[in-house]
Amino acid sequence: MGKMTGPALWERALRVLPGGVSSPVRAFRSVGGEPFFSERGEGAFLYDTQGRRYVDYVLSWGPLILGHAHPEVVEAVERAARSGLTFGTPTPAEVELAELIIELVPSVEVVRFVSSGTEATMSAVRLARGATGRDRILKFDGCYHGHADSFLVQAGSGVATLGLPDSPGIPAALSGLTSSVPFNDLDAVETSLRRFPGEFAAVIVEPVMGNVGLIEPVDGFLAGLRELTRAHGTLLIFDEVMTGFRVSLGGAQKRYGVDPDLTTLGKVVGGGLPVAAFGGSREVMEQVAPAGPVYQAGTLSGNPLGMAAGLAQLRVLARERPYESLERRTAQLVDGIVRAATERGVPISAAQAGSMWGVDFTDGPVIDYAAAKRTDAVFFSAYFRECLKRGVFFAPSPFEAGFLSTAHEPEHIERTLEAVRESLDASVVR
Ligand code: HOZ
Repeated sequence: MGKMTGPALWERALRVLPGGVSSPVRAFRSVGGEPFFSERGEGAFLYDTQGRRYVDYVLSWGPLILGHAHPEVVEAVERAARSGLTFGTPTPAEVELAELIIELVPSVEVVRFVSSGTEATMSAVRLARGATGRDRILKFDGCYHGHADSFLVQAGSGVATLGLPDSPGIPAALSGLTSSVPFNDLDAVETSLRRFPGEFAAVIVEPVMGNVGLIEPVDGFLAGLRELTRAHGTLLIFDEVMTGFRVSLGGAQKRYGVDPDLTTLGKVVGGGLPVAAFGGSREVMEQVAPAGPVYQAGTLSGNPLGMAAGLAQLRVLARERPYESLERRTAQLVDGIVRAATERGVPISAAQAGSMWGVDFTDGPVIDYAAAKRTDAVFFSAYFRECLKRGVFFAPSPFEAGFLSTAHEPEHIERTLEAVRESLDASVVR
């Protein structure tokens, strides 16, 4: 059989996968056209099955902070694979990775490994419910915590992209236990907590919103959450699946100096393999089975290949501490995009936290989901397609964050900005 090219593969994919994909955000639904099929990645670049090359700012939606196929990560996985793919027993690597996470993430004393961010947030909420004996949770409009039933209420990411306020298949009895309020609005949090006194098990938040573009917490918001949750006997969960080891080596909790009770991790922690985790104080984590009664399990949890990839990636990060240079380069990109748009009279609002960033084609400030929804999605689609034509792969939705890796050199960014300027020119309707 000859080599399968993009269009032929897409037809086959549409026949056998819902919408042609294994996860909705990949389908290019809101930007139009067909997604490309990736063949390989190297450093800052992704190569498709048609031989085209893209500077990649999606980076598998966040994990690849060292770029594609970093030699130390690949070698660690190869070495681990030669010793066996999964054992279903404890392994030394999971102890080592847990120790490293605990050393780096300020509030984490004990860790449980799982295989996806959704599993991490779902399990953290179960733990919070078990530990407090309460049922309600509070989240924020536009925050995305994976696709577990309790979270698909006013969610971001693919749910926002496809314009689905929530999802069929979730019993009202369960979604009714989730309240959602605007991000950066402490009054709304307090009002909700007061409305059902003693009923909220947890407040769960992305400390930096990364699923509606990017929105930073305003000064005092995270500290205010910490105070309010303490006062109400409610656990504070930071969903650091995106921000963990990304916005600083110790995540958002280190960057903003606020310690949650529970933390969820994913993406960077797994080095590109399906690894996630939740962790927190010893007291709370010892409620998890078999130390305590809150059940949580997984055949492939702590998988040796995943542990090897995560360890290798975190060790490079801990050794090289590339965060200042990542932040500087990200600023070069974001400032360049803002300048280019402003020069052309295109309304734009941008935000950055470390090497995570986002732009909204709307006048700022964007401090919550309601403001992010004002982004010009039609303009974004045209701009996205023009950038893609010029070999620049941004996330195919205005409701996603962008990422940078250590493999993105200043000259890649310069070339990207050239493509951005041309793409803006091509997208502006005169
Ligand atoms: N978790 C990411 C949301 N921004 C994208 C991954 C996905 O949903 O496929």
